[in-house]
Amino acid sequence: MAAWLEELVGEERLLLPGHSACAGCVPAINIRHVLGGLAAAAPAAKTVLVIPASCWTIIAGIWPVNAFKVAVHLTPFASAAAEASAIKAALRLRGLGDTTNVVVWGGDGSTCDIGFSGVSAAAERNEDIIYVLNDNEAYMNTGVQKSGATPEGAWTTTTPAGSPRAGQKKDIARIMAAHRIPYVATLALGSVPMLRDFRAKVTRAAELRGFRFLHILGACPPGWRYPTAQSTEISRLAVESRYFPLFACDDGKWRITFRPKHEVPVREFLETQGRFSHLSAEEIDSIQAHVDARWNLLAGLESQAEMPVPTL
Ligand SMILES: Cc1ncc(C[n+]2csc(CCOP(=O)(O)OP(=O)(O)O)c2C)c(N)n1
Repeated sequence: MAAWLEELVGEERLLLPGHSACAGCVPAINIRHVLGGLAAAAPAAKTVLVIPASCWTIIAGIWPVNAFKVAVHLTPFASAAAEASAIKAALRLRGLGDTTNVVVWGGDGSTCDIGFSGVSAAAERNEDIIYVLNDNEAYMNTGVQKSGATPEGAWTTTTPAGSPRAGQKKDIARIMAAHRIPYVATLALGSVPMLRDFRAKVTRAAELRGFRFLHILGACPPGWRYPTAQSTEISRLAVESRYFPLFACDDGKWRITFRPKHEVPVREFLETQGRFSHLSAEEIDSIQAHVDARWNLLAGLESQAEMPVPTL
């Protein structure tokens, strides 16, 4: 086994076993690698997690029980980014600003919809926090309602088959990059090379100061309607089909960080999940056309001159 992988196996787990995430919950693996990556990047630093209402307010546990080995601060949707900014300011006043990562772990409903104004305002102020969008593509904790990050055609309880989601998934990574923040990246865990890409992006976020935005895909067996054992395979197909491209915008420079070796039609990703099982061949072709268009747009951004962002 490669040395870097061996190190990960021995790494201290900061999400403790016995938490209450569903079987097959990909965000439970993702958060392990965010916290582990931050700890590895700066072993002396501590992390404060700020969690708006979501599956994760439940998974974190009811006080005084805590599933994490880091401090956790639970917030309403709308104020997560503002509370994280305030926590960072308070830590700075106490001389702990440089040794504490303040990390928001927000769902897509929270980040893309209900709490978006606060996220945008914190980004515009270039607050020194890491904002993680834990994207499971719907309001899952309350029973799979459509969010701004729900993909076109997907079944949810508020967009049942026959009454499909109108419009397309909000391109939140590009919206955040348009705030000209130091770092925006997309991450997903579906294979060893993707794990490497994931950890490199967490390390990069740890090195930088200012508002850093990590958009992480989190497959959800009950919400996406697939058997729990398929979580990793589905995450891999999401990236390899370019449904969820892996890229970064680092100091204004765009780069696609993972180029699939083989062409995988988006149909192969869609057909793994019950939420897409009602789609017709024409609807799948239309989704493919949108996937291709977005990939070409990202490739175009890659060849653009960089637009460095102001430093703090
Ligand atoms: C203002 C407000 N509206 C509704 C709720 C009920 N609520 C709690 S968690 C949740 C779902 C959050 O969805 P998302 O942000 O996507 O996170 P996920 O549950 O998918 O992890 C909702 C609607 C709430 N807590 N506060």
